[in-house]
Amino acid sequence: MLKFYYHPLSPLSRRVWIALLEKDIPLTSIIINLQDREQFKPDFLTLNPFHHVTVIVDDGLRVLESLAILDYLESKYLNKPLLPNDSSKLAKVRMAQMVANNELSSLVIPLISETEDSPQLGKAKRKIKRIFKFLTELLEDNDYFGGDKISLGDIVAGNTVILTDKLGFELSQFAKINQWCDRLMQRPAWQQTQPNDEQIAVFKQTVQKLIESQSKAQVVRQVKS
Ligand SMILES: N[C@@H](CCC(=O)N[C@@H](CS)C(=O)NCC(=O)O)C(=O)O
Repeated sequence: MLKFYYHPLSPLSRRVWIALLEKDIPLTSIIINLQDREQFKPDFLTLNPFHHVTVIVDDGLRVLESLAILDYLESKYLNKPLLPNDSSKLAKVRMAQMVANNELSSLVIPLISETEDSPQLGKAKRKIKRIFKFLTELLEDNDYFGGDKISLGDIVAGNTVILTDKLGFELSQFAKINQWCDRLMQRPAWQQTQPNDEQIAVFKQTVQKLIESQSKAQVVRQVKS
């Protein structure tokens, strides 16, 4: 059975976790406790020399890097596809996925670490608004980025967008994105994986501690959502 090494508070683990559940892939899950620095234990370092979750091991194949894992799962497990065949739908799904990964994810850090009056927070919020406007246009009047079916674009973008909402970004200004998040949250895979308020508080404390002990640039790399 597929082995899933993860931490439930890691946003990058959650995107893989959601895909595994959406595709109904049987798995054995193994929590790597990041607070206890289990990612530095020799056994885990043989799986991921860069000491990050997520890792999967499937049929003897080790895969790391969340986006590589998502692509692997999609091409291996053909039931419940999470990528459309149509080229324009595929382009939209990939744009949602990549914009969330490359533009939005690092903005989680200032949402946690900056005070209300800090210029960095203002800058981050302006960029988030630009991204949400782009995602609104990309969604058009569809239920999901690829049309009427959930896709990897919805999983990667939705997981990060919902996190920004939980971290205090006022999502209600973006009605279509808000409705799309509500639609995602009606799905069992999302209800099972999204953190509650208590877990969000723990996540924020963990990120704050990391920020205190490391430079912000390193934290952005490690706690991308
Ligand atoms: N690019 C990697 C990054 C993974 C990553 O940074 N994971 C974080 C949790 S969100 C982690 O394991 N941090 C602990 C560490 O690096 O020591 C991916 O997409 O899987």
